[in-house]
Amino acid sequence: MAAQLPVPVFTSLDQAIPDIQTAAVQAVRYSQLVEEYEKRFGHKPTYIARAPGRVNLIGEHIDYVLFGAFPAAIERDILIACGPSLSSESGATETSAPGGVRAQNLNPKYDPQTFAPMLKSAGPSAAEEADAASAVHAEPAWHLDINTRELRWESYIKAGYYGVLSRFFPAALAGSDKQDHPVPVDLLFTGSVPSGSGLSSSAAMVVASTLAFLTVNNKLDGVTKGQLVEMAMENEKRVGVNSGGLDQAASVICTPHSALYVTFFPQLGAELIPLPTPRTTPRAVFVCANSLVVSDKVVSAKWHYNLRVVETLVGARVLANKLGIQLGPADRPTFREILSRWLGTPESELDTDALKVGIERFLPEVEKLRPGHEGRPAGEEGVTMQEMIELSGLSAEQFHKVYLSWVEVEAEYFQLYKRARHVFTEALRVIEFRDVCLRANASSDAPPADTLQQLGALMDASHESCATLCESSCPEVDALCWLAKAAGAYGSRTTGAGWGGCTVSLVAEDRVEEFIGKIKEGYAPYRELEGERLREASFATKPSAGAFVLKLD
Ligand code: NG1
Ligand code: MG
Repeated sequence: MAAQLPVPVFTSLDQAIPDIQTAAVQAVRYSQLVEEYEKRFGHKPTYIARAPGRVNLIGEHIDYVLFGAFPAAIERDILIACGPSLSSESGATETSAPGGVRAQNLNPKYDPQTFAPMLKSAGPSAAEEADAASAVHAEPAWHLDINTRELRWESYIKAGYYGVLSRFFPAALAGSDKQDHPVPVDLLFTGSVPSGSGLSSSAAMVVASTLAFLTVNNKLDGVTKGQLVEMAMENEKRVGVNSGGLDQAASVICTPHSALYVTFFPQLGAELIPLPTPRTTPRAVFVCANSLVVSDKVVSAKWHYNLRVVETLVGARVLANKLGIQLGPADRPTFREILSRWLGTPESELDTDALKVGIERFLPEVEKLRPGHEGRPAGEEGVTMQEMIELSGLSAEQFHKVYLSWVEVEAEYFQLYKRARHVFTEALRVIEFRDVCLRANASSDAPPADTLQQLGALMDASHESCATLCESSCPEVDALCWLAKAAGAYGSRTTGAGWGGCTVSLVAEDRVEEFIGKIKEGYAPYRELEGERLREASFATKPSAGAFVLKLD
């Protein structure tokens, strides 16, 4: 197996560029997975689906308000060996529909799972009913129980499966036409993306699982990368976090050597931007450092992630009111859409340069959201639920319906101004980061001498905004960024959702070892780490290939 690594099949994902080299280096890992699969399931897998994690270089907490971000895929990934099950046991019970799944993980921490879509007559569970409220598709004849109350590894598999079932087998499961039933599937997972670290192990799981189910069911043909991103975005929401699409886009679309300027409005857009490779030394790389504070995003969503989603949506309505932009009572526009309405420029004419100028012009308007509660003690700025409802101009009932009925959030004070200020300044920094890369790439000989300093400064400013305005950092992550700067990084910031997880720092390539050494000395949780455990926690990474499927015969 290792010697003759199978040829990648990408037939259906347009423009997919396999990084054969990466695959070849990984051959041993792939063949071990295949051997273990055979041992466990008693037959060979037919495919391996692979999806990478990502590091977001800049553009945090703005994808769900539809502003662009700038991620790159990392080499760490999720692999799933998959194939049709030859066993009759596959998840099937008396009340289950066809298409049972047996899923196992090489990491013994994750229990083996057996599940199947259940026919509706069996009655949906409480979790499933809660999920149905936010379901995107019309009610199917079956349901698949996804636990949105606690973090479970199989939820991400089910999320991928749910999307494939609802798109390709909506009614078939209940009907008699056996031709169009999903096949029972056996899956074996292995992963190298640390979970809860802001490197998007979740999106890698969902993308890989979506790909695995599509492939085994023969439905990958004709699916484009854009469609796969949209499916994975939709699917991951089923786990209970109202995320944007930057992770899934990075995991699917990225190519080696490039970062991705990904935009979400008026539709998904992707521009692969090679990172500047100075023809002068020093070259620079991105170093991820895990704070080892695990952020359990599903459980904390109501105070953290989903709360940011609601604060920014309400902020957009309140700002629209202040700017005289008319909204219907049921409308729920994002900041990006409000900007568009205010500028009045047709989207077709709003290229990235025009968008940048538009954001700069709009920034003073954001000040209109500053709360006027001077009497409130420091740390208690922001608005109460009651004040927020009044500012929205909606009745309490309508407000609840539009902004709260689909999500659970908890806060004493809601920070509309701070979040808005973060969103618009961060959106601008993303475009500036892109511009610095493009300028450096365009220069015929050496790029401007201060290219890396400019990129670093934007990363630092992004971290400051995440820490003070978005409030998505934490003391350990702040400490790591500070240490990174002291250790000579051009720039350093929290990456991903935050509240723990990883930092990303831009570091001269020839100083990486020294840099990691200094972080180890300075960051107490690293002092005991040696060898592989230290390499797990802090590592240099270069932009890698997006998701792919390998055919195994
Ligand atoms: P993480 O938690 O790093 O996967 C999350 C969101 C992104 C984005 C970032 C913050 C998910 C799946 N992803 O990333 O869409 O909003 O936070 O920029 O929740
Ligand atoms: Mg995630």
